[in-house]
Amino acid sequence: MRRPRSADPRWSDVTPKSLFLSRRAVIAGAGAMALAGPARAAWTVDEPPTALEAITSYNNFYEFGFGKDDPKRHAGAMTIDPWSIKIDGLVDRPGTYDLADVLKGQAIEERIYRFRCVEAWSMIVPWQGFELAGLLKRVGVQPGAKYVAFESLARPEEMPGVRKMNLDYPYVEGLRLDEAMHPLTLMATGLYGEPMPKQNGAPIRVIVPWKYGFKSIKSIVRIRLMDREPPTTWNQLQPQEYGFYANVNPQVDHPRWSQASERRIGEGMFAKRRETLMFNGYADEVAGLYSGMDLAKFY
Ligand SMILES: Nc1nc2c(c(=O)[nH]1)N[C@H]1C(S)=C(S)[C@@H](COP(=O)(O)O)O[C@H]1N2
Ligand SMILES: [Mo]
Repeated sequence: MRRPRSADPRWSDVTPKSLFLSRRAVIAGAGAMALAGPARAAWTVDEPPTALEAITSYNNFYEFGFGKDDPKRHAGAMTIDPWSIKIDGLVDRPGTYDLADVLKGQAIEERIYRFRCVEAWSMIVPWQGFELAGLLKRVGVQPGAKYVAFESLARPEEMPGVRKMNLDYPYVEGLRLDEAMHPLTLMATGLYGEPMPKQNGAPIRVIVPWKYGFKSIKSIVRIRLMDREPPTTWNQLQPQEYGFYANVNPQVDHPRWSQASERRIGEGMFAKRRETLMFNGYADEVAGLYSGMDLAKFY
């Protein structure tokens, strides 16, 4: 079995999945319960997680190159300590916060989410993290704020894709404030019980499980509260193909391919495809955010 070149062996590499799952059950049933509250159905998935090996070796992180194996090959060079996040714009307490301060007081929970890339592959990931809402409340969102803008690290010395400027960096993304405050929206700091692998966006990234993967921006260095919709990397590059909302929607095809079904990574190219679910299966939780909106227009 291969394992990430840049990382030491992890207990999840050497622990059979059944043990991993029973450990999770223990976490859910015991101490973490008091911190995190009862597990909600939307916060777990009735399917086994995708293998760690697949989650960490088939990535999109264009700062390290366009190839799916480029992040695993090159992300080891990214320095993640020290790490700080600038939080500014329409907030009461703007500043540049050390990651440790950002994490302080946030209860880290496990969330097993479906994750669906716009390229029509998907995976099931046991993330660890805390709700973005908790962080935004702590810095104090001002009344005029309507959107949240995020920015990734762009460090040419450590990132071959940034050196080549294969996209316009830094990578930027954004959410409407109500999307950002939704309890499903996670600031993820790890997966499979280990600190976030670099190729998956160490040390901290957003996970928005009802949206296509490109909204889930990695290695975040800035969060800005704004009164208008912020520019986003993929929307700026190809506005007809990638909208600001990017909600998973099997009824609205990408101009160049269908979004009706998906391939689960780690299962091989020939495994049966799965039907893609509206809002990636999170419709009960999030459909209300978009009531009255034409989702073919606001794609
Ligand atoms: N900074 C940054 N964030 C990013 C990307 C990227 O290229 N750069 N790719 C996005 C895309 S297209 C996807 S599908 C997911 C992939 O996350 P994963 O590698 O953890 O599966 O990250 C998203 N976040
Ligand atoms: Mo993606």
